[in-house]
Amino acid sequence: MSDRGHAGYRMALRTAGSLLGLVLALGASPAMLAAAASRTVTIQSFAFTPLTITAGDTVTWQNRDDTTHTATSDTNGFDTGQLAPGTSSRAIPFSVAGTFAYHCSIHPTMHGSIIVRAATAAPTPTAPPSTPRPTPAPTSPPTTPPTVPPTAPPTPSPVVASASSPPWWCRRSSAALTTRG
Ligand SMILES: [Cu+2]
Repeated sequence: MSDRGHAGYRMALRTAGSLLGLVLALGASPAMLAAAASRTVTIQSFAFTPLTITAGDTVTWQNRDDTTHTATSDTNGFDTGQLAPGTSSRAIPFSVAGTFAYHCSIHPTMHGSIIVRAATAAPTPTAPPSTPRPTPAPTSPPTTPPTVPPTAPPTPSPVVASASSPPWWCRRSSAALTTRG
């Protein structure tokens, strides 16, 4: 029972490790990111999905409607030809940056465009900025909370001997005196 638990833990560790490796591999290869990609425009409900690509990428049109469509350049740059329902076009390369408008030659109301962004060069290491670090603004001195004057300890009220009743010894002696007298 405990063996199984260990195996599961080990497997989880291995999965985490391979995932980490994959992430590292993706992050460590900018060449892979710069490689040409195959992109897809979906034709559905008599509409083309908008698409922005990078110069060098290829575009494939996929017709998901129940009727035939085309993706025909407004400026005769490209034409997929007729795409029967459920079929895809050949991959059409876009090597120049710009916006390429197109339409469906069967349904003139259908319009789309492919936005091609210039391929970005591999990032070159830039020199650290020469501007000096901003000096921190002087901070105002901390305001000290007002000190509360110490409260005087309560003065014990003086014990006032009651003047009306004489002390016990006085009472006693006076009583003795009266009885004896
Ligand atoms: Cu169409």
